[in-house]
Amino acid sequence: ERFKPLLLSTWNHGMPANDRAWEVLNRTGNLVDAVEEGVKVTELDMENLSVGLQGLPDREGIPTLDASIMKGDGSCGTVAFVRQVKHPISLARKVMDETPHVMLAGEGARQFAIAQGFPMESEKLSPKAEEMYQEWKKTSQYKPVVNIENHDTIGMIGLGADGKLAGSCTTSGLAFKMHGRVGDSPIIGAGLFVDDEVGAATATGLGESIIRICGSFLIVELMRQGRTPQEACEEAVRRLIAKNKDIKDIQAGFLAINKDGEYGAYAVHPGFNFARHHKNGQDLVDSKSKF
Ligand code: SD4
Repeated sequence: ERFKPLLLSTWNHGMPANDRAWEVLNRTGNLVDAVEEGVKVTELDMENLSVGLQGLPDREGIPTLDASIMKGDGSCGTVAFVRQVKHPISLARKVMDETPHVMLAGEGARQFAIAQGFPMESEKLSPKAEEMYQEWKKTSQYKPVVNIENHDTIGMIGLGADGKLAGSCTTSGLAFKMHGRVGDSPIIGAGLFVDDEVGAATATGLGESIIRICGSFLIVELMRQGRTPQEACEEAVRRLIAKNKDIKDIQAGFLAINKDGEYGAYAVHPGFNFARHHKNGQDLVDSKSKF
């Protein structure tokens, strides 16, 4: 099965994000705008507890955000551990387009946002996030749990009609993480990697497990050596399982597209799904998994 153009996004919330991205792509033909605008929908979704400022906070009760955007020509921009910004993906885009750098973090990223005219938002938690934070504080135990709300970062990868690729990834990271913790999503090659010569990949799940194997870069390099997107995702999961202890508690999932419009997905555990949008419309697909 091959599709061009093609958009893939992680999890159910990928559906409205893809709808928006598809509309932007059709109207403008600009794939980078499409993947930015698409995930902005998720950044504003009040129901989502792991993307945007309404996501679950760190253990100090502060929401801190990570995001990345990349084009297949090697251009990329990312922000990590940024506060008070409603659209970290747009800030990552500014890092890509307006600075000589790839990554800005923390207070420097926030200062850059102010300089670029981004409004500073309140850090008051949403009622749902506040309730869950208060509940968590009773025991203050951090243990990743497979497929609960703290595993639904949005990663989006797309292939345009012209054969060019782009991707985006944005998250509030793991719920109740240590202050300053950065996941895979803003690390180029971990949460996202795009190369017009080969294809694109993105990741969701426990960031530490994904960083450890350079997951998205690994998948693109495996495709470069001739694996299909599906085979590449499966090999990345095999590698991730080999390099992480307590795998029963770790969920991670990968999506990949190659430049011919073939695609694949694979996860450690059942429950990972993704939204797929192409000329015949959009659907939600359950990923296969190792266990
Ligand atoms: C992280 N990968 O910060 C993110 C969290 C995630 O789906 O993907 N949730 O580790």
